[in-house]
Amino acid sequence: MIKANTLFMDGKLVPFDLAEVHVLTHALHYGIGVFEGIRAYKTADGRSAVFRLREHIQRLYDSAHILMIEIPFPPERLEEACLEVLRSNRLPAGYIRPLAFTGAGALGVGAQNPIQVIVAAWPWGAYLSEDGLRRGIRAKVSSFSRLHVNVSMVRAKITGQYVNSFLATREASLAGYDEAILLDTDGYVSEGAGENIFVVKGGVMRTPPLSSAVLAGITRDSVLRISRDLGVPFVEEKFTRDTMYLADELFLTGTAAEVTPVREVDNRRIGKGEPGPVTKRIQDVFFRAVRGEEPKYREWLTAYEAAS
Ligand code: PPE
Repeated sequence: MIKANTLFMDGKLVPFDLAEVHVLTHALHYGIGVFEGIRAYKTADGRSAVFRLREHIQRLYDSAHILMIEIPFPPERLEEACLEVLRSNRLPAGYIRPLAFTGAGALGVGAQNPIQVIVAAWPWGAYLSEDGLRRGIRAKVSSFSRLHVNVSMVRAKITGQYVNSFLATREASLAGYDEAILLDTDGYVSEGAGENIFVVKGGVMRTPPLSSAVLAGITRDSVLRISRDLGVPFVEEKFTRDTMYLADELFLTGTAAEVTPVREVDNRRIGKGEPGPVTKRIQDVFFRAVRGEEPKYREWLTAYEAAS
Protein backbone atom coordinates (compact mmCIF):
# COMPACT_ATOMS: atom_id res chain seq x y z
CA MET A 1 0.00 0.00 0.00
CA ILE A 2 1.43 3.34 -1.06
CA LYS A 3 1.44 5.98 1.66
CA ALA A 4 2.73 9.53 1.58
CA ASN A 5 2.08 12.86 3.32
CA THR A 6 1.04 14.87 0.32
CA LEU A 7 0.62 14.81 -3.40
CA PHE A 8 0.09 17.41 -6.07
CA MET A 9 -3.48 17.60 -7.33
CA ASP A 10 -4.93 20.12 -9.78
CA GLY A 11 -2.51 22.88 -8.92
CA LYS A 12 -1.60 22.43 -5.26
CA LEU A 13 -0.22 20.04 -2.69
CA VAL A 14 -3.01 18.22 -0.86
CA PRO A 15 -2.94 15.72 2.01
CA PHE A 16 -2.45 12.24 0.58
CA ASP A 17 -5.67 10.87 2.07
CA LEU A 18 -7.77 13.68 0.59
CA ALA A 19 -6.64 13.13 -3.00
CA GLU A 20 -9.90 11.61 -4.21
CA VAL A 21 -11.94 11.44 -7.41
CA HIS A 22 -15.55 10.57 -8.12
CA VAL A 23 -16.43 7.04 -9.24
CA LEU A 24 -17.87 8.51 -12.44
CA THR A 25 -14.48 9.90 -13.40
CA HIS A 26 -14.33 9.48 -17.18
CA ALA A 27 -10.78 8.06 -17.17
CA LEU A 28 -11.77 5.27 -14.81
CA HIS A 29 -14.30 4.03 -17.36
CA TYR A 30 -12.40 4.47 -20.61
CA GLY A 31 -8.68 4.65 -19.74
CA ILE A 32 -8.28 8.18 -21.07
CA GLY A 33 -5.18 9.45 -19.37
CA VAL A 34 -1.47 9.94 -19.90
CA PHE A 35 1.22 9.29 -17.35
CA GLU A 36 4.91 9.15 -16.62
CA GLY A 37 7.23 7.22 -14.36
CA ILE A 38 10.30 9.11 -13.20
CA ARG A 39 12.96 8.18 -10.67
CA ALA A 40 14.86 10.27 -8.16
CA TYR A 41 18.14 9.00 -6.74
CA LYS A 42 20.52 9.87 -3.94
CA THR A 43 23.64 11.35 -5.45
CA ALA A 44 27.27 10.89 -4.51
CA ASP A 45 27.50 14.45 -3.11
CA GLY A 46 24.96 13.60 -0.40
CA ARG A 47 22.11 15.34 -2.17
CA SER A 48 19.41 13.98 -4.47
CA ALA A 49 18.49 14.35 -8.12
CA VAL A 50 15.67 13.53 -10.50
CA PHE A 51 16.78 11.60 -13.57
CA ARG A 52 15.87 13.21 -16.92
CA LEU A 53 12.99 15.21 -15.49
CA ARG A 54 12.61 17.50 -18.48
CA GLU A 55 12.44 14.63 -20.99
CA HIS A 56 9.80 12.79 -18.96
CA ILE A 57 7.62 15.88 -18.61
CA GLN A 58 8.06 16.60 -22.31
CA ARG A 59 6.89 13.06 -23.10
CA LEU A 60 3.85 13.61 -20.85
CA TYR A 61 2.88 16.67 -22.91
CA ASP A 62 3.59 14.80 -26.14
CA SER A 63 1.32 11.99 -24.96
CA ALA A 64 -1.40 14.52 -24.08
CA HIS A 65 -1.04 16.16 -27.50
CA ILE A 66 -1.47 12.79 -29.23
CA LEU A 67 -4.52 11.97 -27.11
CA MET A 68 -5.86 15.52 -27.56
CA ILE A 69 -6.23 16.25 -23.88
CA GLU A 70 -4.96 19.59 -22.71
CA ILE A 71 -2.95 19.70 -19.51
CA PRO A 72 -4.04 22.93 -17.77
CA PHE A 73 -0.52 23.87 -16.66
CA PRO A 74 2.72 24.70 -18.43
CA PRO A 75 5.38 21.95 -18.35
CA GLU A 76 7.56 24.01 -15.98
CA ARG A 77 4.77 23.88 -13.40
CA LEU A 78 4.70 20.09 -13.50
CA GLU A 79 8.49 19.86 -13.34
CA GLU A 80 8.29 21.98 -10.20
CA ALA A 81 5.40 19.85 -8.88
CA CYS A 82 7.61 16.74 -9.10
CA LEU A 83 10.25 18.45 -6.95
CA GLU A 84 7.64 19.81 -4.52
CA VAL A 85 6.18 16.35 -3.98
CA LEU A 86 9.63 14.87 -3.33
CA ARG A 87 10.52 17.65 -0.91
CA SER A 88 7.23 17.69 0.95
CA ASN A 89 7.39 13.94 1.47
CA ARG A 90 11.08 14.16 2.44
CA LEU A 91 12.00 11.61 -0.19
CA PRO A 92 15.75 11.52 -0.92
CA ALA A 93 14.96 8.89 -3.59
CA GLY A 94 11.80 7.46 -5.06
CA TYR A 95 9.47 6.99 -7.98
CA ILE A 96 7.40 9.90 -9.27
CA ARG A 97 4.08 9.37 -11.04
CA PRO A 98 2.56 12.31 -12.94
CA LEU A 99 -0.87 11.52 -14.40
CA ALA A 100 -3.31 13.66 -16.40
CA PHE A 101 -6.77 12.24 -16.99
CA THR A 102 -10.31 13.07 -18.02
CA GLY A 103 -12.27 13.93 -14.90
CA ALA A 104 -15.90 13.56 -13.85
CA GLY A 105 -18.82 15.26 -15.55
CA ALA A 106 -20.47 13.55 -18.48
CA LEU A 107 -20.02 9.92 -19.43
CA GLY A 108 -19.91 8.49 -22.95
CA VAL A 109 -16.59 7.77 -24.62
CA GLY A 110 -16.36 11.13 -26.37
CA ALA A 111 -17.37 13.29 -23.40
CA GLN A 112 -15.20 16.39 -22.95
CA ASN A 113 -14.62 16.71 -19.23
CA PRO A 114 -12.11 18.83 -17.33
CA ILE A 115 -8.60 17.40 -17.26
CA GLN A 116 -7.26 16.58 -13.82
CA VAL A 117 -3.58 16.33 -12.99
CA ILE A 118 -1.81 14.64 -10.12
CA VAL A 119 1.82 14.01 -9.23
CA ALA A 120 2.55 11.45 -6.54
CA ALA A 121 5.86 10.04 -5.28
CA TRP A 122 6.83 7.15 -3.07
CA PRO A 123 9.81 4.89 -2.39
CA TRP A 124 10.04 2.10 -4.97
CA GLY A 125 12.87 -0.41 -4.92
CA ALA A 126 13.94 -2.70 -7.74
CA TYR A 127 10.93 -3.29 -10.06
CA LEU A 128 11.96 -6.81 -11.02
CA SER A 129 13.62 -7.52 -7.61
CA GLU A 130 17.12 -6.84 -6.27
CA ASP A 131 18.05 -10.38 -7.12
CA GLY A 132 16.80 -9.82 -10.68
CA LEU A 133 18.99 -6.74 -11.05
CA ARG A 134 22.02 -8.71 -9.88
CA ARG A 135 21.52 -12.16 -11.37
CA GLY A 136 19.02 -11.60 -14.17
CA ILE A 137 15.36 -12.52 -14.53
CA ARG A 138 13.40 -15.24 -16.32
CA ALA A 139 11.10 -13.97 -19.06
CA LYS A 140 8.42 -15.51 -21.25
CA VAL A 141 7.22 -14.47 -24.67
CA SER A 142 3.60 -13.48 -24.19
CA SER A 143 0.62 -14.96 -25.99
CA PHE A 144 -0.57 -11.34 -26.25
CA SER A 145 0.87 -9.16 -29.04
CA ARG A 146 2.00 -5.60 -28.50
CA LEU A 147 -0.80 -3.42 -29.84
CA HIS A 148 -0.48 -2.74 -33.56
CA VAL A 149 0.76 0.78 -34.39
CA ASN A 150 -2.64 1.62 -35.81
CA VAL A 151 -4.37 0.44 -32.63
CA SER A 152 -2.16 2.03 -30.01
CA MET A 153 -0.34 5.30 -30.19
CA VAL A 154 3.15 4.03 -29.53
CA ARG A 155 4.70 7.45 -28.90
CA ALA A 156 2.18 8.05 -26.11
CA LYS A 157 2.11 6.64 -22.61
CA ILE A 158 -1.66 6.28 -22.41
CA THR A 159 -3.23 4.61 -19.37
CA GLY A 160 -5.73 2.52 -21.38
CA GLN A 161 -2.94 0.96 -23.41
CA TYR A 162 -1.70 -0.74 -20.27
CA VAL A 163 -4.51 -3.29 -20.36
CA ASN A 164 -2.26 -5.05 -22.86
CA SER A 165 0.72 -4.95 -20.46
CA PHE A 166 -1.49 -6.02 -17.56
CA LEU A 167 -2.72 -9.12 -19.40
CA ALA A 168 0.84 -9.99 -20.40
CA THR A 169 2.39 -9.57 -16.93
CA ARG A 170 -0.43 -11.50 -15.25
CA GLU A 171 -0.05 -14.34 -17.70
CA ALA A 172 3.74 -14.43 -17.24
CA SER A 173 3.70 -14.29 -13.46
CA LEU A 174 0.96 -16.93 -13.15
CA ALA A 175 3.12 -19.16 -15.33
CA GLY A 176 6.05 -18.61 -12.94
CA TYR A 177 8.10 -16.06 -14.92
CA ASP A 178 9.34 -12.66 -13.80
CA GLU A 179 8.31 -10.65 -16.86
CA ALA A 180 6.58 -10.85 -20.25
CA ILE A 181 8.18 -10.03 -23.60
CA LEU A 182 5.70 -9.02 -26.29
CA LEU A 183 6.02 -9.60 -30.02
CA ASP A 184 4.46 -7.15 -32.45
CA THR A 185 1.61 -8.19 -34.74
CA ASP A 186 4.14 -9.21 -37.43
CA GLY A 187 5.86 -11.53 -34.97
CA TYR A 188 8.98 -9.45 -34.30
CA VAL A 189 10.17 -8.76 -30.77
CA SER A 190 8.86 -5.40 -29.55
CA GLU A 191 9.40 -4.86 -25.83
CA GLY A 192 8.74 -6.02 -22.29
CA ALA A 193 5.40 -5.31 -20.61
CA GLY A 194 6.95 -2.18 -19.09
CA GLU A 195 10.47 -2.08 -20.56
CA ASN A 196 12.41 -1.76 -23.80
CA ILE A 197 14.56 -4.71 -24.81
CA PHE A 198 18.16 -5.16 -25.95
CA VAL A 199 20.06 -8.22 -27.18
CA VAL A 200 23.84 -8.52 -27.48
CA LYS A 201 25.48 -10.93 -29.94
CA GLY A 202 29.17 -10.98 -30.83
CA GLY A 203 29.67 -7.67 -29.01
CA VAL A 204 26.97 -5.88 -31.07
CA MET A 205 23.86 -4.60 -29.33
CA ARG A 206 20.43 -4.64 -31.01
CA THR A 207 17.17 -3.01 -30.03
CA PRO A 208 13.95 -2.62 -32.06
CA PRO A 209 13.74 0.75 -33.87
CA LEU A 210 11.43 3.56 -32.82
CA SER A 211 9.56 3.06 -36.10
CA SER A 212 8.19 -0.18 -34.62
CA ALA A 213 5.64 -0.78 -31.86
CA VAL A 214 7.80 0.31 -28.93
CA LEU A 215 7.66 3.15 -26.47
CA ALA A 216 10.46 5.68 -27.02
CA GLY A 217 11.93 4.82 -23.65
CA ILE A 218 14.03 7.44 -21.92
CA THR A 219 16.15 4.71 -20.34
CA ARG A 220 16.53 3.19 -23.83
CA ASP A 221 17.81 6.55 -25.04
CA SER A 222 20.19 6.82 -22.06
CA VAL A 223 21.55 3.31 -22.72
CA LEU A 224 22.13 4.08 -26.40
CA ARG A 225 24.04 7.22 -25.44
CA ILE A 226 26.11 5.29 -22.88
CA SER A 227 26.85 2.57 -25.46
CA ARG A 228 27.99 5.13 -27.99
CA ASP A 229 30.29 6.71 -25.40
CA LEU A 230 31.66 3.30 -24.37
CA GLY A 231 32.25 2.36 -27.99
CA VAL A 232 29.81 -0.56 -27.88
CA PRO A 233 28.46 -0.93 -31.45
CA PHE A 234 24.68 -1.03 -31.73
CA VAL A 235 21.97 -1.21 -34.35
CA GLU A 236 18.31 -0.32 -34.11
CA GLU A 237 16.61 -3.07 -36.08
CA LYS A 238 13.86 -5.64 -35.77
CA PHE A 239 14.72 -9.17 -34.70
CA THR A 240 12.87 -12.39 -34.21
CA ARG A 241 12.07 -14.37 -31.10
CA ASP A 242 14.78 -16.97 -31.76
CA THR A 243 17.39 -14.20 -31.98
CA MET A 244 16.77 -13.82 -28.24
CA TYR A 245 17.36 -17.53 -27.63
CA LEU A 246 20.74 -17.30 -29.42
CA ALA A 247 21.82 -14.00 -27.86
CA ASP A 248 24.94 -13.81 -25.70
CA GLU A 249 23.18 -11.30 -23.47
CA LEU A 250 19.74 -9.82 -23.10
CA PHE A 251 18.49 -6.99 -20.91
CA LEU A 252 15.45 -4.81 -20.31
CA THR A 253 15.43 -1.06 -19.68
CA GLY A 254 12.87 1.21 -18.07
CA THR A 255 12.52 3.82 -15.39
CA ALA A 256 11.04 1.29 -12.99
CA ALA A 257 13.12 -1.69 -14.21
CA GLU A 258 16.32 0.39 -14.68
CA VAL A 259 18.77 -1.97 -16.47
CA THR A 260 17.65 -5.51 -15.67
CA PRO A 261 19.52 -8.49 -17.15
CA VAL A 262 17.48 -11.41 -18.51
CA ARG A 263 19.05 -14.80 -17.90
CA GLU A 264 16.41 -17.00 -19.49
CA VAL A 265 13.68 -16.63 -22.15
CA ASP A 266 11.06 -19.34 -22.74
CA ASN A 267 13.15 -21.75 -20.66
CA ARG A 268 16.22 -21.26 -22.89
CA ARG A 269 19.33 -20.06 -21.08
CA ILE A 270 20.67 -16.81 -22.51
CA GLY A 271 24.44 -16.94 -22.98
CA LYS A 272 25.96 -18.27 -19.78
CA GLY A 273 22.72 -17.79 -17.88
CA GLU A 274 24.07 -14.81 -15.97
CA PRO A 275 24.52 -11.09 -16.72
CA GLY A 276 27.18 -10.74 -19.44
CA PRO A 277 30.02 -8.24 -19.70
CA VAL A 278 28.26 -5.69 -21.94
CA THR A 279 25.14 -5.70 -19.75
CA LYS A 280 27.26 -5.30 -16.62
CA ARG A 281 29.23 -2.39 -18.08
CA ILE A 282 26.12 -0.57 -19.20
CA GLN A 283 24.35 -1.26 -15.92
CA ASP A 284 27.37 0.04 -14.02
CA VAL A 285 27.65 3.28 -16.00
CA PHE A 286 23.87 3.78 -15.83
CA PHE A 287 23.83 3.52 -12.03
CA ARG A 288 26.88 5.77 -11.78
CA ALA A 289 25.14 8.31 -14.04
CA VAL A 290 21.94 8.43 -11.97
CA ARG A 291 24.04 8.95 -8.83
CA GLY A 292 25.91 11.85 -10.40
CA GLU A 293 29.20 9.94 -10.56
CA GLU A 294 29.64 10.41 -14.32
CA PRO A 295 30.33 14.09 -15.06
CA LYS A 296 29.40 13.76 -18.71
CA TYR A 297 25.83 12.80 -17.82
CA ARG A 298 25.27 15.53 -15.19
CA GLU A 299 22.92 17.31 -17.59
CA TRP A 300 20.48 14.42 -17.01
CA LEU A 301 20.11 15.32 -13.34
CA THR A 302 17.93 17.91 -11.61
CA ALA A 303 19.23 18.32 -8.06
CA TYR A 304 16.97 18.92 -5.05
CA GLU A 305 17.19 18.84 -1.26
CA ALA A 306 14.98 16.16 0.27
CA ALA A 307 14.77 17.69 3.74
CA SER A 308 13.56 21.27 3.65
N1 PPE B 1 7.94 0.27 -22.67
C1 PPE B 1 6.82 0.29 -21.92
C2 PPE B 1 5.61 -0.40 -22.41
C3 PPE B 1 6.85 0.97 -20.69
O1 PPE B 1 5.74 1.00 -19.95
C4 PPE B 1 8.03 1.59 -20.25
C5 PPE B 1 8.08 2.29 -18.93
C6 PPE B 1 9.18 1.53 -21.08
C7 PPE B 1 9.09 0.86 -22.29
C8 PPE B 1 10.47 2.21 -20.71
O2 PPE B 1 10.35 3.60 -20.78
P1 PPE B 1 11.25 4.57 -19.89
O3 PPE B 1 10.74 4.48 -18.49
O4 PPE B 1 11.04 5.92 -20.48
O5 PPE B 1 12.65 4.10 -20.00
N2 PPE B 1 7.25 1.76 -17.92
C9 PPE B 1 6.92 2.55 -16.77
C10 PPE B 1 5.77 1.97 -15.97
C11 PPE B 1 6.02 0.78 -15.14
C12 PPE B 1 4.81 0.45 -14.26
O6 PPE B 1 4.63 -0.74 -13.91
O7 PPE B 1 4.07 1.37 -13.87
C13 PPE B 1 8.16 2.84 -15.91
O8 PPE B 1 9.16 2.16 -16.03
O9 PPE B 1 8.09 3.78 -15.13
